[in-house]
Amino acid sequence: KPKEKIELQHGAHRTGKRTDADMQTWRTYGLGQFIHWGAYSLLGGKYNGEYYNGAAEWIRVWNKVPNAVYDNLYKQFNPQQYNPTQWAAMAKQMGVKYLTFTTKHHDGFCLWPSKTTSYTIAGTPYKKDIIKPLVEAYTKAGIDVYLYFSVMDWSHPDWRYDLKTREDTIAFDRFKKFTKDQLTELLTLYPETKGLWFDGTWDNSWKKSGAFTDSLEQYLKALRPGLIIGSRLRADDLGNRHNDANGLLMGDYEQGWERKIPKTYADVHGNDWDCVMTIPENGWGYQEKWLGHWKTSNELIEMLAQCVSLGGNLVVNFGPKGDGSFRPEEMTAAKDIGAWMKINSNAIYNCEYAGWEKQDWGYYTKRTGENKYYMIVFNVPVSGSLKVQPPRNWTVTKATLLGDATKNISLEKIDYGGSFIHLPKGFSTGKPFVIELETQKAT
Ligand code: FHN
Repeated sequence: KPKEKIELQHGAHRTGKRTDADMQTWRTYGLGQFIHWGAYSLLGGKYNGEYYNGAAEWIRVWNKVPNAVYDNLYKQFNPQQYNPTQWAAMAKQMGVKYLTFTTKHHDGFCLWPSKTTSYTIAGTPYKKDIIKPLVEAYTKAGIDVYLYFSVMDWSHPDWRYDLKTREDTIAFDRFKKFTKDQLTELLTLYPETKGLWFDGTWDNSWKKSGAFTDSLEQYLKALRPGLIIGSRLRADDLGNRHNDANGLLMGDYEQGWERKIPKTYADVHGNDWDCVMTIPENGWGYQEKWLGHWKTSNELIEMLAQCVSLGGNLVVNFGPKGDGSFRPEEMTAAKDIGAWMKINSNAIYNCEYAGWEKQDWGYYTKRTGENKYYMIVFNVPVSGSLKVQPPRNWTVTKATLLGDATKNISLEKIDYGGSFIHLPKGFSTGKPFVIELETQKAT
């Protein structure tokens, strides 16, 4: 943040959070699903019998797949197992409230029948639009849909990483029009879309296009009032991304939390935010062999608790296979998270940062607009007693275990307005559990 305010024409146009109903809904989600699907899903991170130790959706740029081979791969895209109704049912069972789906990743392949290029689903043996039935199925299941769109497009002749010559600028101007046309198509074809999730916006060509990114955002929002767009789209006059030169967020929420979660509330600078997370270490598209550690369901649930406790949402990524089926590990994670959410989702949906002193047993969340607090417990001390230390003048009046209100947990008041919650002897669920606290503020 500079000492003196820098005059910008294309900086942030808002200070503080959006307060409208669409954004308020976004805040209630808690849990989201990301899906990366495209031509790369056919390779699964393997080419010529060799696995690549990196993100499977980047296989085209690792040189070993010749561009001519990769760019014709889509002619084999024929996902006979693709069943959007089943996908939506799995997401609903998992407890997901919003989906972000890759309409076009960096390779440029469009999963909708775009009229702007021939590199689309219409040119595959499958032929049919992927996006429309997906948007419909998820919307029908009560899950909001956000469309992922990569600006960077490896297959487009006018894409530039930088603008060094006049020719670059002319080509990139054509590319900007192409981008705008594609986005217009998406919002026109799928009017249910709640927001756009931009990616591939880190190169100099885009950073030098601050005015265009600004006008594009305004255009898209006029086309679809209420549309939600995170901080990855914009650049300011000076090429700053996410935050403008005055340190203000450009976009409706902070979109930099990729595979990492803030540690404290101070880290989120008062912004809305979500965290997008892979189940394996890295890699978003289908990878036949998951390399390295992959997260257990309990680890993912802990990340969810941590995100919501710091006022954000967690978005868990899935990478379906080229045939449209999900790998068993992802199905298990979805099932486990869903089983947990069935009992404990009161601590996740419509919850926010509680502002209470963090304790070692886990994470607090607070129900928005109510005096209900939740303890999401991951570590039970050997004493079997969980300490709660509300701020001055607050007291806990009742503690209930979610899913088993009859369980005899007792509340003991201690000094400085604190309490101990004593769990029954030998208490163990083998899973994280939630205690709901009713509280009162002394008047
Ligand atoms: O390069 C991409 C990557 O493949 C993936 O799509 C992620 C998702 O957040 N975004 C980019 C890296 O930031």
